Amino acid sequence: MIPLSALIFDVDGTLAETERDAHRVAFNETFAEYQLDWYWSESLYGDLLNVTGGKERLKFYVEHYLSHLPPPSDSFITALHRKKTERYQHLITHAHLPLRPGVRRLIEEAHQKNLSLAIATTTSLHNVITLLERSCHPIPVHWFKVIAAGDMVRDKKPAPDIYDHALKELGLPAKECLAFEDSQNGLRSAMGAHLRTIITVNDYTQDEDFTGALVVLNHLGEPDQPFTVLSGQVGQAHYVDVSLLHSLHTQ
Ligand code: XBP
Ligand code: MG
Repeated sequence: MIPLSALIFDVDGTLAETERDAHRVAFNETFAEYQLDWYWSESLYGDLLNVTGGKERLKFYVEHYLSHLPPPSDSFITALHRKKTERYQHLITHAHLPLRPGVRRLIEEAHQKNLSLAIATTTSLHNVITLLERSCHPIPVHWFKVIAAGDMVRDKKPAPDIYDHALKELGLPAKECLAFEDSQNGLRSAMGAHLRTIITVNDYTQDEDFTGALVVLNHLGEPDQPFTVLSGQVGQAHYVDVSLLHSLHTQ
């Protein structure tokens, strides 16, 4: 029997709802600081989320929504994104974004049961570490054996590179791991690395196509806050714990 050895988590939208009230706000604050009359509404941001990576998203926005402007230079995009990252750091340091339901409980149980924990995300390492320190506290960052983030790989999600990188660093084959994602781009990335994947949707991703996921839930659930199953088989379970992960792993 193939053991379940590690859990690999996406960050934005999976560990915490960071997109609408943190990343999006940080982009808008940056535009205002640069005196650009750009504004990303909640709805526009939902469309822009199809492009993963902040720098890539900025570039796409200028090229596709402001096509009357000359294409932005890489140095301008880099400068804007650096400022956005500063703003984001400030926001998540002071606003304390909660973890999504069940995330803390599952991480603690997995650690206690000697499963390795890892991160595979599009955002930067610094952003992940700040979020883990602020929102996961008192879970220490070092519980995550591997943090695969941002520009550590050439191609961002939906390419499989970041999951391939996480697996390489873990020293494990995909079949011994499970991935946790919230978006179709994330699922495509994980599946491209041959990982079986559990999806917890959010407002931005609930209508996406998650064909190929092991199970699609509204969140991981808590004993007193059951999840809703959107697709897949979970037996009698009403929240995700390590025992359910073992049974999903052997499906
Ligand atoms: C989500 C993303 C990120 C963030 C912005 O990544 O697409 O681009 O929106 O982060 P994931 P940066 O769900 O894989 O964590 O601006 O730092 O790139
Ligand atoms: Mg995500």
